Amino acid sequence: MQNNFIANEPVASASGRTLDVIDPSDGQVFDHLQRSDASDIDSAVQAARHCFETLWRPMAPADRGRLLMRLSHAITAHGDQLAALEQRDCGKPTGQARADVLALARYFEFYAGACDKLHGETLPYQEGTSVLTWREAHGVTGHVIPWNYPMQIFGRSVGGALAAGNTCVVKPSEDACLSLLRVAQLAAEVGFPPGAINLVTGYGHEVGDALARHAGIDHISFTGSPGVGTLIAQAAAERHCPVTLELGGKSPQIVFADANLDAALPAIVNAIVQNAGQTCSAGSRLLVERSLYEPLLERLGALFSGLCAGPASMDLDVGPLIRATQKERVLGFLEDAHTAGIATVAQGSVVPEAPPGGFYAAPTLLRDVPPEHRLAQEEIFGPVLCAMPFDDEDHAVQLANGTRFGLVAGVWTQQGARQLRMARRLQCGQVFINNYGAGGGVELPFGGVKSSGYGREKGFEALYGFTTLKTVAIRHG
Ligand code: TXE
Repeated sequence: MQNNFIANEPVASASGRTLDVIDPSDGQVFDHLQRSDASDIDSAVQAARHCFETLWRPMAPADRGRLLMRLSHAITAHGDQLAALEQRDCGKPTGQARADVLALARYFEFYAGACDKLHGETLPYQEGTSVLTWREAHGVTGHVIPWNYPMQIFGRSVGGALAAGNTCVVKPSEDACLSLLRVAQLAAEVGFPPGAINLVTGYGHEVGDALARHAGIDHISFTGSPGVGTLIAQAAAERHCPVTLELGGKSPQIVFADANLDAALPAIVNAIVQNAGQTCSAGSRLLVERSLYEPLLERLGALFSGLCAGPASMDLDVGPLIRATQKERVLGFLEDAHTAGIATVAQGSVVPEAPPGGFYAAPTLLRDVPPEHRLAQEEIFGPVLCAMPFDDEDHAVQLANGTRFGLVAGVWTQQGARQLRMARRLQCGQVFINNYGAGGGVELPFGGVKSSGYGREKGFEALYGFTTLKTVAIRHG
């Protein structure tokens, strides 16, 4: 049985109700979580506020940085345990679970070094008046975390908020809490003061909603679906609380005829099958210059045919999807493709060892997907790649920008001028030229435009969102 973690203590929910924890590889219940409510959020916010006022705000930034670095080291030291928790809870193949631990440790390392480097400016103004700006923490920040990358999204969101001087109340996804509860314990063990990091588990419409509405929360970071992002932004707007939203995408991978296919092909596959396609920045639309379309689909089809989905512990190309409804969602999109007469180029397999109760979907490559069809417009969040041809640069830009999302884009071309033109014309928050994701570096600011959300996480840029700027003007004439 898992507990909430408030003020460095494991605490049961006030109501005493619990939720099942399900292994996506076999669909079996293997643990239980607290099903918390607004009163548990209230306790966590009080603990975070007390910590902020009495300990965290007065602490020298360099000392905060040392704590973050100690947590980074502890995460690395407990890497096997954290990877095993994440693997069981989320169905991640071993390689992915380990990569997520490395990323989590790296976030805390990066933000440890940033704590004492965030500063304001002195501004030229009138003779006899000095003007300076201070970057001040918001206070208590709220973090609603999804299930696809719990550790990575905790690292980028909570790591940045703590470095900027905030204390945190975290609502992990009801589908994936275990690794984060352990990370919060590790933080306590390495010396984080009680109340700096608090975790309250439960359903989004109960605890997540209570967090978004709580008057003691000074900033909210949300990563999840556009619909819930709207609810959070509306709740926050009621009390003018600032929000950062990361709401996923329908990101294009654009391949020109002069692309280096030996480099492009594995990256194109990885961008859609990584984490079973349950990645906000998944490269889920493949736009190919018409002269290259048939030969590229032929080579890509051969790669897709060889892909295997199966239990996380088998460490195959693709693990299970997170839960039964996510599997239904992905299979529903494939059914729609069938009904619309959209052709499948190739489909991988689900291994025979996969337990029947697990949530598996075979990697699938579809072709000639009409740009206006929901397969090309909505986030499937599964290992399904939708290919379509384009005629020229203008057409590629029109297709790439032709969804309500704008998170990431990948462009494959050798022509330098075209690389920059495309980067300028694409409506999104990150453009990758001749790569996709650039290794996911924590230094790279991340976030979207349009319905992909607003605000930036990752990198030093995130610290501006986790602080507010105060201007001080002093007359000394
Ligand atoms: O997301 P939800 P779901 C997309 C992806 C996926 C779809 C649905 O397309 O197929 O969303 O997934 C909490 N107030 N992404 O239903 O519900 C919830 O408890 C406050 C993209 O799982 O948005 C969880 O912690 N919080 C994405 C978090 O929101 C609420 C990652 C995300 O869950 C809430 C996940 C409420 N009323 C899904 N309702 C990305 N951008 O990476 C739910 N939550």
